[in-house]
Amino acid sequence: MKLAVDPDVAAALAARRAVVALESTVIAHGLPRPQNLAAARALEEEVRGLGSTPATIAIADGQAIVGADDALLTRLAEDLSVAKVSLRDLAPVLARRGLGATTVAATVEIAARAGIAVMATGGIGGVHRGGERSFDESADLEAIARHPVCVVCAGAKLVLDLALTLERLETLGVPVVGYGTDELPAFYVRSSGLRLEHRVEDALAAARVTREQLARGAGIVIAVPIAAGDALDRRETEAEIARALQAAERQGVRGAALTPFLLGQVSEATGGRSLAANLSLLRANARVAAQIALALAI
Ligand code: PSU
Ligand code: MN
Repeated sequence: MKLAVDPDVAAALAARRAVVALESTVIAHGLPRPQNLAAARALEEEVRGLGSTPATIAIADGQAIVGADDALLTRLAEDLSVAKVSLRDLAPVLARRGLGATTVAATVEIAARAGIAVMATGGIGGVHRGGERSFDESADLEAIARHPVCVVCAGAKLVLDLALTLERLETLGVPVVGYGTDELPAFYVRSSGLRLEHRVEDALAAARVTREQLARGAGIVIAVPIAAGDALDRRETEAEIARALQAAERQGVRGAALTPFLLGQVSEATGGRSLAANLSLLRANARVAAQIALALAI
């Protein structure tokens, strides 16, 4: 795999300064136009504002791009044919020189290859409801276990089976560390009701755990709850998700298309409040990731 590392990112890495990888599936498939391009730029600004260097990761021209420029961010946000690239898609999309947005799984693999220790995202993928029958488990989980990257997220989406997701992460040896919380956050919703074994209060403490875990050659999840003022109500959101799951079943939506479909349905049903929540947590996660990257660089 050929890496095309942006000069600013390369300079920061060479000088051992803080760098934060950002995933691109959320831009291409997770957020609606035109807010997606604004969000992609805003996340980079959050990271820069704290004195860290952002590196949005994607696939283009047969290369893994580490640090997309504004022209590529624009294509990722506006081109309707951007592929969603998880681990199984990396080689095919590279070989056909296609344009691809990377999921958390593909992003951590590429970040690790580039020597980037921290990435920010909205929510990680996980085990889908009914996963014990469908085997639909995101490649994000194994990828985080396999690559020494700290993934800062707002937990995982309520559309998933969060208890099964935590079980898998335990088996895979991935610590899920609550950032100022004892509970797994559930993306738009602050609490899932699922207790976490490990907790830190700030970026410095998160960096200490991260350093130990990365030295094991494996990744870690730092789970940051959405700001209370932007969070959605859990019961209301659960009801919308139940409806979205039924619609997916009726329309036969499965596989890689399922996550974007469910998120789109919930967004429509909540009249844009879920979009505002999504943007809020993405920005907050970018800030925490930048702070952890800075603490690691000391
Ligand atoms: N969370 C969001 N929007 C997204 C995703 C997560 O709010 O678009 C994406 C992330 O890129 C994550 C991917 O890695 O969904 C997981 O997809 P799958 O379950 O197909 O592995
Ligand atoms: Mn899947």
